[in-house]
Amino acid sequence: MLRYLPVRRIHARQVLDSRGNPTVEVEATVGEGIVGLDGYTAKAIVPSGASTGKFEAIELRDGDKGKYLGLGVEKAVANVNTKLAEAVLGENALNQSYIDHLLIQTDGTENKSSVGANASLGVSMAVARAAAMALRIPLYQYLGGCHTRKLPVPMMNILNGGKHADNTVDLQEFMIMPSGAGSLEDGIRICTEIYHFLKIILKERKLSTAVGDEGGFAPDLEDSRDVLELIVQAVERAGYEAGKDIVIAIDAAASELYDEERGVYYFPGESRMKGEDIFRDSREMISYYEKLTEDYPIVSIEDGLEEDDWEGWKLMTERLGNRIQLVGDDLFVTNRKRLGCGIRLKAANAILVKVNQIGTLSEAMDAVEMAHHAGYRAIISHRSGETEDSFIADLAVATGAGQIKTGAPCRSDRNAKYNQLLRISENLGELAVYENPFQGYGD
Ligand code: 2PG
Ligand code: MG
Repeated sequence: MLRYLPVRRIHARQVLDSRGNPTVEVEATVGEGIVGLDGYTAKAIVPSGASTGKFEAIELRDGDKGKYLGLGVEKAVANVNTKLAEAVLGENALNQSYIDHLLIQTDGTENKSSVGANASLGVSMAVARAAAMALRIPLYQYLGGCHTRKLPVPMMNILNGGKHADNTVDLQEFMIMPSGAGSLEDGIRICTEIYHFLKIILKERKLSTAVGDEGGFAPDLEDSRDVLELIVQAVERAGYEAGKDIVIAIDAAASELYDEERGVYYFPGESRMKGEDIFRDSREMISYYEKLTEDYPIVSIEDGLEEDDWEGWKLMTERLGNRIQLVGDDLFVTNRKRLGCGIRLKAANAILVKVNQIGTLSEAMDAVEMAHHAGYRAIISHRSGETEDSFIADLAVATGAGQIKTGAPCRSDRNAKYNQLLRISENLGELAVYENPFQGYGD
């Protein structure tokens, strides 16, 4: 039996992400002749956020304004090629926890500010993928084990706002979820059809069909109700029923709306469209969501309040948590300490998991495990800055999270994930499990 698979080579380079910003790609070679294996080389590319939480692990950027407007990652690349490579060379690639432990130890800080979370994550993912290759098993199975067969329900962000677009929509993401579909294939098809009908409706109304960072449309609309009306219409035009075949999820990304000085949330787009300043305090935000969830089939709200407002989160969870999923993204930043705090306080009931928020695969998987033990849900997520790397599709299946957030069915950086899920689904065949995470909603 293969027990020892040494890491033989680690090499990083700077490549570009979907926004045209530099990011880290790592190549890992593993394997040795003695077990009949030649070297196996796999690569992984690190994603990058725009609405980043302030408690996220540090993404190391060069800051040299003369190159890529300061966004180069040559320092992170150098850290991989020197310190991190040194730490893991010769170590056992089959022991992912230990590899990640070495990466964490080499960095030595709480938030990966020494080598950069973009450096450590690239190594962590590339080693895992190379190990799976060497074992000749799919990545999802390597990460999840022999019983892995649960496919995630997609959250497709078909209308972009906030920091991901230059329109007047203040809440960052409006997503549709094919909760009533019988299979992943049908789910992806249904959402894609709705996406196309949304485009037809926007054209009819002479609204912009340009897309935001995650591939969703980004027209100027008056407020969230306007967006939700449009989405419900698109669902119906495509021949489906909102609330039955399709449910809606929102990512408010409220930390981005928060005005720290005044202690309120400011809605710049809505203010512009209505010609008056629109502010909402924490309690008003909760009532605002309460009303929206009464009027529309919304099942999930992410970052409804900002990342420091634990009291507000507690209250929001008391008020809405038994009816809908409340997801902590900037609140938890895939960090077990912050998640533990949320669990103790009964703040939120789900965690968004983004591998680069924490900087190693093991820590991200630990966060999922912790959430599940506490009865919280976990959603595996992309970043707004993505690449052709579809790692998170495999991770979503491996963790059995049951939900994945990876943008609109548009642009190859997003579709890379959906396409990989389709491959995994085909690979699992009739053993695949595809379940509605919101069973009974609206009954
Ligand atoms: C989010 C993400 C992904 P970003 O807020 O959930 O959709 O955006 O990567 O910009 O943080
Ligand atoms: Mg978010």
